[in-house]
Amino acid sequence: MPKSNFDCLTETDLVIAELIQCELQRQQNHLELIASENFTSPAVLAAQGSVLTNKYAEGLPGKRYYGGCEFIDEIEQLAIDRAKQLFNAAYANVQPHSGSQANFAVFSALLKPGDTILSLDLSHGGHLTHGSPVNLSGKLFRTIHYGVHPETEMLDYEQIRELAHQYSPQLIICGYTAYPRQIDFQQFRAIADEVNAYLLADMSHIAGLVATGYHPSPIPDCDVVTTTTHKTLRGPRGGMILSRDPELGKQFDRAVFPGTQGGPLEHVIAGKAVALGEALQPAFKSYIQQVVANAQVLAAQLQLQGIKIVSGGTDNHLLLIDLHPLKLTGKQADQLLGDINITVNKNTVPFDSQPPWITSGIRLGSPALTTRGMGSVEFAEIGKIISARLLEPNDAAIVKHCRQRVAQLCEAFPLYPHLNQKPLALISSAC
Ligand code: DSN
Repeated sequence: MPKSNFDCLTETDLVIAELIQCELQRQQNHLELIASENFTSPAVLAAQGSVLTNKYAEGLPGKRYYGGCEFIDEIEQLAIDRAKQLFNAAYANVQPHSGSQANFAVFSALLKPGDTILSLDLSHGGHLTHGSPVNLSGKLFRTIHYGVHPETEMLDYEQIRELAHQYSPQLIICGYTAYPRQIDFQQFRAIADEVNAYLLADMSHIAGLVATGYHPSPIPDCDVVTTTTHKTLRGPRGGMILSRDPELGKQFDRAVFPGTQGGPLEHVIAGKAVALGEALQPAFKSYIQQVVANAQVLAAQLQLQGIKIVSGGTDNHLLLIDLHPLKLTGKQADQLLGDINITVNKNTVPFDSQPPWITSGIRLGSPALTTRGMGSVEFAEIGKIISARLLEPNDAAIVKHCRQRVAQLCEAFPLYPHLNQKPLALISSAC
């Protein structure tokens, strides 16, 4: 009987096989609320765990530096075509290994060292690669940050406009990692035009919403759009660059290879092609509709229980709890919820009083549990569980009850049931 790849792994390296099984069980037995995570489909997993990992293919489809790329070319071209179709873009490069790599390729195409970037402050929801001083982007380029408004906790376009006029950036970045509200790309375009700056949207978080019309598209208004493929888009871990402008696209192609990357990861690109094909199906639109509805239900339920939500709610797939009123840090809340098998990440909130490794907030997102099939009823229940745990952190009876409720939800919405294998020899001791 033919062996599965996993059977082969078990025979060759039992330790790694067991740890993968442990991780599968962790994913199955916890409520995953990290806003940037999702559960990709078995089809994507199959493409990624394939023989494509063996192939070098520097270059682009039809223009490679290595022989034997005839099938790789078809796969990568399909990924490009599907990306262009899904986002109505004139240009796509599917080779960036990650969102950070996509951003760096764009920077290297459009900027020279010492140029000025205008982007959202990391602690207000921006990203490390948008010019943070601890990231190479902040060392190579002068970065000016805009923030959210202290009262509304939403983008303040007048402040952005003023900063743009004051500092004349070469590049303005919109698109964030922890911003729960809709982004007005047209306003950004107007500001960028006033100061003759390029406009980059990093839509990594909201790509799935953009693909399905649940967030306005940045493609028509921005010179270039970067994204990851594994968040709301639900594909394999990776990045992409998109643009309305194929001429500018040629610069991005050169910036990816040979500018900042070597051989593309064709097994991941195959996974991207599969995920993009899935995202073109009507079912994906229903999924994203539910993602947005679930985030809103969760925010409303938490507010009902007296918990403060940054900006008072959400328009997308994520929300931020401001823990200041509860006198908890993000680090503590992360641990309290981890203790009842709910996985979140600590996150700064605007005007945070704590450093980034402590924080005063946690970020919650609905994409992963919506993939498991959970809907409004379950997200209301999750809101009650989280509130109970955070409002009474020292109550042992609540801990026990919360764990039971989490276990019931996980059991009712199985994850990757086809991957369940017989427990391995050491599994109980390893997990
Ligand atoms: N680490 C990602 C996130 O969690 O949003 C951003 O790169």
